[in-house]
Amino acid sequence: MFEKLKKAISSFSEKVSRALYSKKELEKFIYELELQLVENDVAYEAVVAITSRLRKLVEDGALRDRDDVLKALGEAIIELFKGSEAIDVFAEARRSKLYKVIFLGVNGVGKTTTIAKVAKLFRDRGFKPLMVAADTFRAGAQEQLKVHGERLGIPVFIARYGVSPAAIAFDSIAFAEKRGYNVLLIDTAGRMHVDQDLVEELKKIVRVVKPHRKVLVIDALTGNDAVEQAKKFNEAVGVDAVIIAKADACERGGVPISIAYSIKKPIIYLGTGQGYSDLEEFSSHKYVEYLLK
Ligand SMILES: Nc1nc2c(ncn2[C@@H]2O[C@H](COP(=O)(O)OP(=O)(O)OP(=O)(O)O)[C@@H](O)[C@H]2O)c(=O)[nH]1
Ligand SMILES: [Mg+2]
Repeated sequence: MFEKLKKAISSFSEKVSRALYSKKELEKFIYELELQLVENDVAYEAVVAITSRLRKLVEDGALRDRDDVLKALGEAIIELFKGSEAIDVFAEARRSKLYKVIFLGVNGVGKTTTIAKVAKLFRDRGFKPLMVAADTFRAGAQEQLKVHGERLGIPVFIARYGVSPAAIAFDSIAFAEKRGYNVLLIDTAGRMHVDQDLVEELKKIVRVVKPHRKVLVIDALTGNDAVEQAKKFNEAVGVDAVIIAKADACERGGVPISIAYSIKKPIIYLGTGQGYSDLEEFSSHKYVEYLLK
């Protein structure tokens, strides 16, 4: 996971520790780091935020050894995650009678799989989750969620094809309330964030459901388009939290930084495989520690 970014950072710190007394050399390595960060999916503005901080420290003569450099780099990255409070979905769910979460994202990013993983987390913590197949756009989408539900022993709310997603989502609320479910996890069609009709439909679902949280699922392999997706969904309906799926298959590794920096929303989990338990809690401190190690 994220090997390339990790390697770029370790190579930077190696070179820097040999060049600490030459500002000119340091500048050269910071420039090389810049290129490496961009190449590994760190959005350009975020790169500039990181390296301008390093440059200032170089200017001030504040970097004396390799540890200083690594510490400064780590702090500069962590800084980019600031501006959005982490959310504790379980605490929130405990406080509400029916905790409603809607999952958004472009097609194929891993929404349906992620919902199954999240449903399992809630179930394992003693909640009674219901998954809702509000994806009537793609053939087979409802069945896919149903298969996950059967494997996990977690029920799935399904409707006839042709029923609008907003109507399905709306009906699922009454159903859940009547049957004593306390967590509602709603799957939506993988819409292209550029398709205006689908965006309108998404807005409608959100209006009808009034979810407690809107979770955006991003594919770690998307690269720079991930930022575009995050911004578009955030503008359209507002994103509360992000889950980055397929982190296990991602070598580059800068997407968490780019997303956090561009929309200032917390990343709550990383998807780390295709199994139902392959969901890892995300923390910026853990992420940076991993990258710098
Ligand atoms: N390696 C890996 N694969 C994943 C992960 N999450 C999802 N996948 C795979 O990604 C593929 C697409 O996942 P889906 O859950 O169907 O994605 P989706 O966003 O619901 O897709 P649409 O409904 O078509 O929009 C599947 O083959 C999943 O097994 C992950 O964290 N790691
Ligand atoms: Mg799906």
